[in-house]
Amino acid sequence: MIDQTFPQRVFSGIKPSGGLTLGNYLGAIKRWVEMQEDPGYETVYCVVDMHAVTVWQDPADLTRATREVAAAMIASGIDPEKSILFNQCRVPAHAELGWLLSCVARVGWMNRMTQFKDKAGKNTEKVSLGLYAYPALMAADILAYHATHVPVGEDQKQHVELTRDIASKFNHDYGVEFFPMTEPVIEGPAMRVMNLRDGSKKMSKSGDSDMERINMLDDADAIAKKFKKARSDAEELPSEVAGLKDRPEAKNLVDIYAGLTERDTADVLAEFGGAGWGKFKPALADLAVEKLAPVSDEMRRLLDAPDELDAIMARGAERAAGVAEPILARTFEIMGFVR
Ligand code: AQP
Repeated sequence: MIDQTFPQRVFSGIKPSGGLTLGNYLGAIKRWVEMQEDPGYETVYCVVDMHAVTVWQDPADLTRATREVAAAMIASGIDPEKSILFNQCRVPAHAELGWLLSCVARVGWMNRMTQFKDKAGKNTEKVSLGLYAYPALMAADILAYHATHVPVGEDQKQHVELTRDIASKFNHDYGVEFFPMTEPVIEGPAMRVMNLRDGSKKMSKSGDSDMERINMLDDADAIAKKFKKARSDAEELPSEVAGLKDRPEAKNLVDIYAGLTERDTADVLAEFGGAGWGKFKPALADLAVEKLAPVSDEMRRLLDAPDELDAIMARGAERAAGVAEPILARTFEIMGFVR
């Protein structure tokens, strides 16, 4: 039995767990803007504040970071008229569906989530229960909108696959075709931007040192300094992509250049092959400043008007609830709840 037809709907979110990085920009936000402009999709973008508190957040920092993420989205081209833009805690359907889906998800599935292992490290007994369970909330974020596509960086692929497993088990257990099989959209040369000091780790908002990441609000001097000090290697740039094999730091810097210029890595190497880091790093820094400065200027302007940002998120939340509440209500009904 087909229980629902699915329009092409995009959902994605960012945690306000610190200042946004170039990884969030290239791996997520840039793609979101492209999908917003595609008339084939309805786009829903969320500041996933309830995910942020899976690790300790100082309340004032959470407030500031929530507005910063919204400002970054708008400054990068997310138009709150074209897309639904809101913060998660304003739409209770996320938490309610999150609970229902955590009763569908299996503990064994959660045990396989690599991000939990990375974040908890050896400390699995002391981290919050929320950090362990959050992939079920993420599944609810996506499925509350019957989202068909989720543009994410490569680090989130496993969570979208888990969402499909949860949707499939729900549909099977209740004998319905209610939740869609959501597709991750992971494209472009910079789908996994790496830490500037260690090419084996991804660039994160909450990494230990500020020198390992480019923040979207960094000024030109900070960007130049961070790329200058970024780890590279003793060799010059190769002319072909194969020459980046086993050179993670070199590959990362070239991929960032490609992501910022929307070219592919081979094309960048055709231009810079044979050049040394003394030439490439300043060119990369200049490019990053050129691309990020207009976005960060607009972010600062928006952050000076927090009431306006809050009003935009509140309006977006009303529209979001209009989509999510009927889907949640039908989920309760399918499961046999008396409401
Ligand atoms: N380094 C990255 N490269 C490419 N994409 C990335 N994303 C994050 N880092 C990179 C993408 O940004 C979106 C939002 O991610 P998030 O901030 O909600 O969660 P995260 O992936 O856990 O990000 P961080 O920066 O690592 O946060 P902290 O340090 O607080 O845990 C996602 O689409 C993600 O793929």
